[in-house]
Amino acid sequence: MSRFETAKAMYAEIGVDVDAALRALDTVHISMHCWQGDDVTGFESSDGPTGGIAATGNYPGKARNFEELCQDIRKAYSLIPGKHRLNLHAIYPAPGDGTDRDKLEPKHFSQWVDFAKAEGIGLDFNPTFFSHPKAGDTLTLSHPDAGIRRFWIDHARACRRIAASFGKELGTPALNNIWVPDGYKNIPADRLGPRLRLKASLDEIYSEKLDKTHLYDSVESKLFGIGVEAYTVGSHEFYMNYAAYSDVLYLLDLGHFHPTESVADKLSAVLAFSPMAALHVSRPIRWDSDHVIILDDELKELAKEIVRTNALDKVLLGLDFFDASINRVGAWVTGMRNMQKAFLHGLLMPHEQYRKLQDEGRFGELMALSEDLRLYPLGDIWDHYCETKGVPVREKWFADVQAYERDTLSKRR
Ligand code: RNT
Ligand code: ZN
Repeated sequence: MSRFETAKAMYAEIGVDVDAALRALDTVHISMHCWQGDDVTGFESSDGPTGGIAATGNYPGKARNFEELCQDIRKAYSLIPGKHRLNLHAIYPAPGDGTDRDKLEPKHFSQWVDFAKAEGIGLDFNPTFFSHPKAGDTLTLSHPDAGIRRFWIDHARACRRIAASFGKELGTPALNNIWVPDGYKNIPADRLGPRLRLKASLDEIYSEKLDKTHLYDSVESKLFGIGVEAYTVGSHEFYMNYAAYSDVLYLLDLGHFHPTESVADKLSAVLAFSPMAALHVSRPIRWDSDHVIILDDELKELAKEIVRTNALDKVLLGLDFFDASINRVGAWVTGMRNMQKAFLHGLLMPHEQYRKLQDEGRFGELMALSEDLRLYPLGDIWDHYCETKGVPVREKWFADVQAYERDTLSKRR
């Protein structure tokens, strides 16, 4: 018997259907974020991001334009099993013609649509409320100046139309996610005013009714950013309430809470009230550091939670990390494959049996069984999945990344 067959028999003994798990894994289309490819630089200028976020490191070979970014994304996709979505930001227009963000149109992203069609994938989108002179004081949709608010409202409206055009062209709804960096470094004199302005701006943005079959909308909360430590306008409570009051989805980023809080635990609280939720999967170390996601307990718990709440088709899942200190293609592949491994881990569990043990109060048994499950041969199932998808098994994909670095990335200077 092959390692896969042996492992499959072990899982069958505890009532887990491996084939069904692999079929379910096939339905997981993760939105890979374009911004890991160039440290959130974009095509407007060559400076790094502002707005309280930061990519640290200076690993050589980052993508400098649309062609290079596509080349790197294609390389990453070739090493990840299955088909996955691509998440764009408004600072990546292609073709770009210098149009300012409030006037962007679908035509400014037509090359991405062609790319997505060629790859057979869907696109998601994000207005960019940072790295711009009008966001210089870390205030956008909540700015006290109505003219600045107007610019950013128009930007968000333009982006919703662009995202809807992606959804229509590609036949799969695009998520348009709003995250604004707005906040204050020092204790504010007025906390309510900025929040009311943000609310009014959002109301205006979402007042335009666009076809829901092409577009999902979400709002992303945050705890704090660098330079805006004392107060964040779009906090957790603000956006959770906004999502409840409107029909916009709530997006939780794993790096946007206190370090001991668990997004895995929050998800069911959102799904109890909303048909869908959105996630930015990231890995904060001590702060919202946006490290590449690893297969740690946090990630496993999150994927497990999505599986056992039957929410694989209710959670719009995007990754959000940017590590500039390592090969960027390798960062994507590591993160994407880890997200998939976490789902496989969550799918290879006898959830019904565990639920019953909980309901019957048999907690010692639940602990014993689930602790021993930790050492089950997940890797043998994962290797088999990679083989059937025609991508390198285990760490063998990294040799491809090294060859790509030698032949392509190292020539970028
Ligand atoms: C920032 C947010 C936001 C960004 C991206 C680039 O803290 O997580 O989602 O990371 O939009
Ligand atoms: Zn995020």
